[in-house]
Amino acid sequence: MAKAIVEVPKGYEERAQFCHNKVARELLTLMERKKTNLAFNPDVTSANELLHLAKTIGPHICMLKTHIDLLQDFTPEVSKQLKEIAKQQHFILFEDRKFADIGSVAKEQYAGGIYRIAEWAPITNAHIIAGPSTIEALWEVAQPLGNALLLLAEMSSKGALTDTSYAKAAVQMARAYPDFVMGFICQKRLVDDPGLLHITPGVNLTSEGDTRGQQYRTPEKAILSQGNDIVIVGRGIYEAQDPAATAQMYRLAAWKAYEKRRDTE
Ligand code: S5P
Repeated sequence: MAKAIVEVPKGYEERAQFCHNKVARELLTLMERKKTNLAFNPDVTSANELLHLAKTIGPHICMLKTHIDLLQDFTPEVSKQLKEIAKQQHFILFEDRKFADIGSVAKEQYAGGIYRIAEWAPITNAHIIAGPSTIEALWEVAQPLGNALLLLAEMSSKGALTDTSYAKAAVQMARAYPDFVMGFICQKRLVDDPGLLHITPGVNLTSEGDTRGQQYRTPEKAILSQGNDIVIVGRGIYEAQDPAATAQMYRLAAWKAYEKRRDTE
Protein backbone atom coordinates (compact mmCIF):
# COMPACT_ATOMS: atom_id res chain seq x y z
CA MET A 1 0.00 0.00 0.00
CA ALA A 2 1.30 3.45 -0.90
CA LYS A 3 2.30 5.57 2.06
CA ALA A 4 0.33 8.77 2.58
CA ILE A 5 2.52 11.82 2.14
CA VAL A 6 2.00 14.12 5.09
CA GLU A 7 2.92 17.71 4.32
CA VAL A 8 4.53 19.27 7.35
CA PRO A 9 3.76 23.00 7.25
CA LYS A 10 6.71 25.39 7.37
CA GLY A 11 4.79 28.63 8.00
CA TYR A 12 4.37 29.77 11.59
CA GLU A 13 0.63 30.35 11.39
CA GLU A 14 -0.07 26.98 9.74
CA ARG A 15 1.91 25.28 12.47
CA ALA A 16 -0.42 26.62 15.17
CA GLN A 17 -2.94 23.83 14.49
CA PHE A 18 -0.33 21.27 15.62
CA CYS A 19 0.10 22.85 19.06
CA HIS A 20 -1.77 21.34 21.97
CA ASN A 21 -1.13 24.41 24.03
CA LYS A 22 -3.13 27.63 23.62
CA VAL A 23 -0.20 29.96 24.36
CA ALA A 24 1.88 28.31 21.62
CA ARG A 25 -0.99 28.73 19.14
CA GLU A 26 -1.37 32.39 20.06
CA LEU A 27 2.36 32.98 19.74
CA LEU A 28 2.69 31.35 16.30
CA THR A 29 -0.33 33.24 15.02
CA LEU A 30 0.84 36.62 16.26
CA MET A 31 4.33 36.02 14.84
CA GLU A 32 2.93 35.60 11.33
CA ARG A 33 0.51 38.52 11.66
CA LYS A 34 3.07 40.90 13.19
CA LYS A 35 5.84 39.50 10.98
CA THR A 36 8.35 39.04 13.74
CA ASN A 37 10.24 36.07 15.17
CA LEU A 38 12.30 38.27 17.48
CA ALA A 39 12.22 37.94 21.28
CA PHE A 40 13.86 40.62 23.41
CA ASN A 41 15.34 40.34 26.88
CA PRO A 42 16.04 43.63 28.63
CA ASP A 43 18.19 42.27 31.49
CA VAL A 44 18.12 45.57 33.38
CA THR A 45 17.86 46.26 37.09
CA SER A 46 15.43 49.19 37.18
CA ALA A 47 11.68 48.78 36.76
CA ASN A 48 11.33 52.07 34.88
CA GLU A 49 14.00 51.06 32.43
CA LEU A 50 12.39 47.66 31.91
CA LEU A 51 8.97 49.20 31.27
CA HIS A 52 10.43 51.86 28.98
CA LEU A 53 12.26 49.23 26.91
CA ALA A 54 9.16 47.02 26.80
CA LYS A 55 7.19 49.96 25.36
CA THR A 56 9.76 51.12 22.82
CA ILE A 57 10.84 47.69 21.56
CA GLY A 58 7.32 46.20 21.86
CA PRO A 59 6.28 46.95 18.24
CA HIS A 60 9.15 44.80 16.92
CA ILE A 61 8.81 41.64 19.00
CA CYS A 62 6.69 38.55 19.48
CA MET A 63 7.94 37.88 22.99
CA LEU A 64 9.47 39.78 25.92
CA LYS A 65 11.72 37.63 28.07
CA THR A 66 12.22 38.85 31.63
CA HIS A 67 14.47 38.05 34.58
CA ILE A 68 12.14 39.66 37.08
CA ASP A 69 14.51 38.93 40.00
CA LEU A 70 17.14 41.27 38.49
CA LEU A 71 14.97 44.26 39.42
CA GLN A 72 16.09 46.21 42.47
CA ASP A 73 12.71 47.89 42.81
CA PHE A 74 10.15 45.21 41.93
CA THR A 75 6.57 45.75 43.06
CA PRO A 76 3.44 43.91 41.83
CA GLU A 77 2.66 47.09 39.86
CA VAL A 78 5.58 46.25 37.54
CA SER A 79 4.14 42.89 36.49
CA LYS A 80 0.70 44.48 36.13
CA GLN A 81 2.13 47.12 33.78
CA LEU A 82 4.13 44.54 31.83
CA LYS A 83 0.89 42.64 31.25
CA GLU A 84 -0.82 45.78 29.97
CA ILE A 85 2.02 46.67 27.60
CA ALA A 86 2.10 43.08 26.29
CA LYS A 87 -1.64 43.26 25.57
CA GLN A 88 -1.47 46.65 23.86
CA GLN A 89 1.56 45.78 21.75
CA HIS A 90 0.74 42.16 20.98
CA PHE A 91 3.63 40.24 22.42
CA ILE A 92 3.81 37.42 24.97
CA LEU A 93 5.60 37.55 28.32
CA PHE A 94 8.14 34.84 29.10
CA GLU A 95 9.72 34.83 32.57
CA ASP A 96 13.09 33.11 32.22
CA ARG A 97 13.00 31.59 35.73
CA LYS A 98 14.79 28.34 34.82
CA PHE A 99 13.08 26.24 37.51
CA ALA A 100 15.31 23.33 38.49
CA ASP A 101 14.26 22.18 41.94
CA ILE A 102 12.20 19.26 43.21
CA GLY A 103 8.51 19.55 42.40
CA SER A 104 7.24 20.82 45.74
CA VAL A 105 9.70 23.74 45.82
CA ALA A 106 9.38 24.61 42.12
CA LYS A 107 5.60 24.76 42.51
CA GLU A 108 5.82 27.34 45.32
CA GLN A 109 8.48 29.35 43.47
CA TYR A 110 6.20 29.53 40.43
CA ALA A 111 2.93 30.35 42.19
CA GLY A 112 4.10 32.39 45.17
CA GLY A 113 6.94 34.39 46.63
CA ILE A 114 6.94 38.10 45.86
CA TYR A 115 6.93 37.62 42.09
CA ARG A 116 3.89 35.33 41.64
CA ILE A 117 5.22 34.43 38.17
CA ALA A 118 2.33 32.19 37.15
CA GLU A 119 -0.13 35.08 37.44
CA TRP A 120 1.46 37.34 34.84
CA ALA A 121 3.81 35.28 32.63
CA PRO A 122 2.01 32.92 30.21
CA ILE A 123 5.38 31.27 29.51
CA THR A 124 8.17 30.17 31.82
CA ASN A 125 10.94 27.58 31.53
CA ALA A 126 12.50 24.72 33.45
CA HIS A 127 15.66 22.65 33.47
CA ILE A 128 15.08 18.90 33.12
CA ILE A 129 17.89 18.00 35.52
CA ALA A 130 15.55 17.01 38.37
CA GLY A 131 13.36 14.83 36.15
CA PRO A 132 9.67 15.03 35.18
CA SER A 133 8.44 15.80 38.70
CA THR A 134 9.43 19.47 38.23
CA ILE A 135 7.23 19.64 35.11
CA GLU A 136 4.33 17.88 36.80
CA ALA A 137 4.40 20.21 39.81
CA LEU A 138 4.54 23.35 37.64
CA TRP A 139 1.64 21.97 35.59
CA GLU A 140 -0.55 21.82 38.70
CA VAL A 141 -0.24 25.61 38.88
CA ALA A 142 -0.24 26.29 35.13
CA GLN A 143 -3.18 24.15 34.02
CA PRO A 144 -6.05 26.28 35.40
CA LEU A 145 -4.33 29.42 34.08
CA GLY A 146 -3.53 27.97 30.64
CA ASN A 147 0.19 28.75 30.95
CA ALA A 148 2.93 27.02 28.95
CA LEU A 149 6.44 25.73 29.62
CA LEU A 150 9.71 25.67 27.68
CA LEU A 151 12.34 23.06 28.53
CA LEU A 152 16.02 23.99 28.56
CA ALA A 153 17.45 21.39 26.19
CA GLU A 154 20.74 23.11 25.30
CA MET A 155 22.58 26.14 26.65
CA SER A 156 24.59 28.75 24.80
CA SER A 157 27.47 29.10 27.24
CA LYS A 158 30.94 27.62 26.80
CA GLY A 159 31.32 24.22 28.44
CA ALA A 160 27.58 23.65 28.92
CA LEU A 161 26.83 20.03 29.90
CA THR A 162 23.77 19.87 27.64
CA ASP A 163 25.06 17.26 25.17
CA THR A 164 23.13 15.25 22.58
CA SER A 165 21.72 12.70 25.01
CA TYR A 166 20.63 15.47 27.39
CA ALA A 167 18.81 17.26 24.56
CA LYS A 168 17.19 13.97 23.52
CA ALA A 169 15.89 13.49 27.05
CA ALA A 170 14.37 16.98 26.86
CA VAL A 171 12.57 16.03 23.63
CA GLN A 172 11.16 12.90 25.27
CA MET A 173 9.93 14.89 28.25
CA ALA A 174 8.33 17.49 25.99
CA ARG A 175 6.47 14.74 24.16
CA ALA A 176 5.20 13.30 27.43
CA TYR A 177 3.52 16.63 28.38
CA PRO A 178 2.18 18.06 25.09
CA ASP A 179 -0.56 20.11 26.75
CA PHE A 180 1.97 22.02 28.82
CA VAL A 181 5.38 21.93 27.11
CA MET A 182 5.35 24.16 24.01
CA GLY A 183 8.99 23.75 23.01
CA PHE A 184 12.60 24.27 23.91
CA ILE A 185 15.29 26.74 24.75
CA CYS A 186 18.03 25.31 22.57
CA GLN A 187 20.78 26.08 20.10
CA LYS A 188 19.47 24.14 17.09
CA ARG A 189 16.35 22.34 15.92
CA LEU A 190 16.06 19.07 17.85
CA VAL A 191 12.92 17.53 16.41
CA ASP A 192 10.81 17.93 13.27
CA ASP A 193 7.53 18.44 15.06
CA PRO A 194 5.58 21.47 13.80
CA GLY A 195 3.85 21.80 17.18
CA LEU A 196 7.06 22.34 19.16
CA LEU A 197 8.89 25.68 19.09
CA HIS A 198 12.67 26.06 19.09
CA ILE A 199 13.63 29.29 20.80
CA THR A 200 17.27 30.29 20.89
CA PRO A 201 19.43 32.73 22.86
CA GLY A 202 23.07 33.53 22.07
CA VAL A 203 22.30 35.82 19.13
CA ASN A 204 24.18 38.98 18.20
CA LEU A 205 25.00 40.73 14.94
CA THR A 206 28.26 42.33 16.00
CA SER A 207 29.85 40.20 18.73
CA GLU A 208 30.96 36.57 19.02
CA GLY A 209 30.64 36.36 22.79
CA ASP A 210 31.22 38.10 26.11
CA THR A 211 33.93 37.65 28.74
CA ARG A 212 31.74 35.34 30.85
CA GLY A 213 31.18 32.39 28.55
CA GLN A 214 28.29 33.58 26.39
CA GLN A 215 28.61 32.51 22.73
CA TYR A 216 26.87 34.32 19.88
CA ARG A 217 25.95 33.71 16.28
CA THR A 218 23.90 35.77 13.85
CA PRO A 219 20.10 35.57 13.51
CA GLU A 220 20.58 34.18 10.01
CA LYS A 221 22.71 31.27 11.24
CA ALA A 222 20.34 30.57 14.16
CA ILE A 223 17.22 30.45 11.97
CA LEU A 224 18.44 29.35 8.56
CA SER A 225 21.29 26.92 9.28
CA GLN A 226 20.29 25.77 12.75
CA GLY A 227 16.52 25.61 12.21
CA ASN A 228 15.37 27.63 15.23
CA ASP A 229 12.02 29.45 15.20
CA ILE A 230 12.59 32.46 17.47
CA VAL A 231 15.79 34.34 18.28
CA ILE A 232 16.27 35.92 21.70
CA VAL A 233 18.39 39.07 21.73
CA GLY A 234 19.40 41.04 24.80
CA ARG A 235 22.54 43.17 24.92
CA GLY A 236 22.67 43.35 21.12
CA ILE A 237 19.58 45.58 21.41
CA TYR A 238 19.49 47.25 24.82
CA GLU A 239 23.18 48.21 24.81
CA ALA A 240 22.93 49.70 21.30
CA GLN A 241 22.90 53.49 20.83
CA ASP A 242 19.43 53.32 19.31
CA PRO A 243 17.67 50.23 20.71
CA ALA A 244 14.49 50.63 18.62
CA ALA A 245 16.36 50.99 15.30
CA THR A 246 18.62 48.09 16.26
CA ALA A 247 15.63 45.91 17.19
CA GLN A 248 14.21 46.63 13.75
CA MET A 249 17.52 45.44 12.22
CA TYR A 250 17.43 42.16 14.18
CA ARG A 251 13.78 41.73 13.35
CA LEU A 252 14.38 42.05 9.62
CA ALA A 253 17.42 39.75 9.68
CA ALA A 254 15.55 37.03 11.59
CA TRP A 255 12.38 37.34 9.52
CA LYS A 256 14.26 37.22 6.21
CA ALA A 257 16.05 34.07 7.37
CA TYR A 258 12.67 32.49 8.28
CA GLU A 259 11.17 33.36 4.88
CA LYS A 260 14.18 31.92 3.09
CA ARG A 261 13.98 28.69 5.10
CA ARG A 262 10.21 28.39 4.65
CA ASP A 263 10.47 28.89 0.91
CA THR A 264 13.42 26.60 0.26
CA GLU A 265 13.08 23.73 2.74
O1 S5P B 1 21.43 28.86 27.13
C1 S5P B 1 20.96 29.95 27.42
C2 S5P B 1 19.65 30.08 27.89
C3 S5P B 1 19.15 31.34 28.16
S1 S5P B 1 17.48 31.49 28.56
N1 S5P B 1 21.70 31.08 27.24
C4 S5P B 1 21.21 32.34 27.52
O2 S5P B 1 21.94 33.32 27.32
N2 S5P B 1 19.94 32.48 28.02
C5 S5P B 1 19.38 33.82 28.35
O3 S5P B 1 19.34 34.60 27.17
C6 S5P B 1 20.19 34.60 29.39
O4 S5P B 1 19.68 34.37 30.68
C7 S5P B 1 19.99 36.04 28.95
O5 S5P B 1 18.84 36.59 29.56
C8 S5P B 1 19.71 35.95 27.45
C9 S5P B 1 20.91 36.30 26.57
O6 S5P B 1 21.20 37.65 26.67
P1 S5P B 1 22.29 38.38 25.74
O7 S5P B 1 22.43 39.74 26.34
O8 S5P B 1 23.57 37.59 25.81
O9 S5P B 1 21.71 38.40 24.35
